[in-house]
Amino acid sequence: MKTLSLFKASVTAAVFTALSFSTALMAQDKMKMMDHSKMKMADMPKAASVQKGDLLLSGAWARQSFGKAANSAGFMTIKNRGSSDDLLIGVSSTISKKTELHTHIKDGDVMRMRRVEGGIKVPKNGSTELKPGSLHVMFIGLKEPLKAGASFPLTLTFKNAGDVTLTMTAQKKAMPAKMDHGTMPRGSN
Ligand SMILES: [Cu+2]
Repeated sequence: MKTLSLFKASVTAAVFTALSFSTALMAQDKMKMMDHSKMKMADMPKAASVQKGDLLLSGAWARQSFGKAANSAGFMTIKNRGSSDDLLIGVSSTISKKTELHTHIKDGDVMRMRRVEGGIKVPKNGSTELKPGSLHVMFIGLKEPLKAGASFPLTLTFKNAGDVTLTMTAQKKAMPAKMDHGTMPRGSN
């Protein structure tokens, strides 16, 4: 019984993933992304997933803050089932003084965080992943420490789909060494 439902779940996930990505070019990093989201689909609490128009936001989580750190970051997968691209143009929350869209860029041999200008594209029939070391929601100036298990609303504004509010839950996940919000040593990416 358990084996059967597990089998069903993995078949469903595989078919779903195959359909979603069949029209996309499968670059090496996209293959990795696919495995990642398949894994998340099984583990994902329902509350962390929201649908609005053509968009499905899932796997949302924020990193708990460590010590007296005043910043944190949030992540999720945004899937676009529609036939036109959408653009994530803004984020807002009440847990921090500022909430911004960030990415990491390579500056010589190090990775640096930078605010995203012009929005984050969510391609038609595709998906965009906000993940550690890459695109992320940045909470700057936390009003209080973000403890593991704490939940809070985050509103994302899309050019086409409009505002989408979802529940972020803080998780205790180790910060990749010097990766999230600082420099990254050569070769670690
Ligand atoms: Cu950041």
